[in-house]
Amino acid sequence: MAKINKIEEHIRRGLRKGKPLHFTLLDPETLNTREEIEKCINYGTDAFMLGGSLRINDEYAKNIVKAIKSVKQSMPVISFPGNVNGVFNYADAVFFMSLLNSTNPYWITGAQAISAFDIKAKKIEAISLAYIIIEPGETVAFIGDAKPIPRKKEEIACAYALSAQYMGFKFVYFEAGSGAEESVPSKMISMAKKTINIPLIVGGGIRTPQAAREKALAGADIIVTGNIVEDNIGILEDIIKAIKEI
Ligand code: 1GP
Repeated sequence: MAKINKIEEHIRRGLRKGKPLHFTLLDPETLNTREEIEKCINYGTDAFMLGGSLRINDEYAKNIVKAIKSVKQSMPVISFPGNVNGVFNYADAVFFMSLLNSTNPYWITGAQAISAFDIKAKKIEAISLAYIIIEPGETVAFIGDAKPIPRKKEEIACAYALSAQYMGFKFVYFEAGSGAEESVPSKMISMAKKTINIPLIVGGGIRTPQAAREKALAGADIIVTGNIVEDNIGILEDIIKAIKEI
């Protein structure tokens, strides 16, 4: 049987070292090459997340996990489900997420209830995560019927993050949306960081080392990049370096 909280503990151990972590989001709609995966690992990414809002290609997902594990067996792979079909039983864990600022209960507790028994039966480690969409929110805001938090309303983001902590979530994720023109504002990150004492994950639209460094300095515990693997993998090394250097 899978060790309880194995991946969560692994992440926490990483965070205790005092530096922010970098996670790479891969979309199983794209079949990433072994070479791309190898680069991410060599550059120092700390874990892979696997998921997307629209299409899921199970075959691709399986091959991606196989490629990751063949490069580094101990590298965590965590499902990042966009819906009930996004829990991969060959990943190490699943972010069991609730889209807190959705206007549709399906995305807050409905999809979770539908997949809960399945996750238990497959003995997948579930790591609870409060998912909060910040403007512009992109595809995930549209699909998830979200009411994205306005970029200048830091207090609203903080209120959601604190309520997530009080509800017992293990992690909070501020998401600007994959491919967003503007990433989560640093001021929002620093205010949230002062408000909560659970780890804060930030992602969406981070595509330069400067932006990554800014988010890390503001207090993001984990920085997620996705598209950059396909768009400009050369810069990923500098992005990870910028995060680890603070
Ligand atoms: C999406 O935050 C991630 O969940 C990644 O976004 O693809 O814009 O890096 P990008």
